[in-house]
Amino acid sequence: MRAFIAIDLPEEVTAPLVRLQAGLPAGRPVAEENLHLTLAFLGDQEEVVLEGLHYELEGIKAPPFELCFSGLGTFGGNRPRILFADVAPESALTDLHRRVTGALRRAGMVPPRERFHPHVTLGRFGNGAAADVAARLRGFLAEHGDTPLPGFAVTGFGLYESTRHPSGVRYELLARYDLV
Ligand code: 2AM
Repeated sequence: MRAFIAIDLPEEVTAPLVRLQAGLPAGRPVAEENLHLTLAFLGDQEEVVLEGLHYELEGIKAPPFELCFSGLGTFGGNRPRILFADVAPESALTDLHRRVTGALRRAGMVPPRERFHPHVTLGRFGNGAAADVAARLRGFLAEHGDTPLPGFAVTGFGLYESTRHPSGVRYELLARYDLV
């Protein structure tokens, strides 16, 4: 199954993110219930491997912490295709990410190689009209780049399964791990 590890967001955060999405140029906004901060994308994994990972994730001991947004950003260079809300890389967050990476290794998995850039994806845009989308995104960022978004408390994280449906992608929580 296709799986990932993420921090879910409280309604106080998703509501203003959805208001921001309403101003997006044409594209595919991420559905409110799917907004999350990815800690690690795992790709397709055997159930038995995920069971081993679950055991390791249960063993993570870390305290709850606060996060805040630091603006908006895009992935995709001059032809941006992904708009995200940037999350400040607090040390408690990078520490949790490091612990999750350790759990992945102990479960025999290869952690993602890319540098961890904490963010919440807000929308995706097609390749076809990249230049147009880029211009419109730049306008959107100029207008909303410093939009204040509320900070939020992180009290846990989850292991999720991602499935594709005709209506779009759906994320199902497989297990939640509390920070205490
Ligand atoms: P992102 O939106 O936070 O960047 C669940 O599929 C999540 O895993 C996605 O929302 C995306 O996180 C991340 N993801 C999906 N496919 C990926 C891929 N091929 N490489 C890296 N991350 C991916």
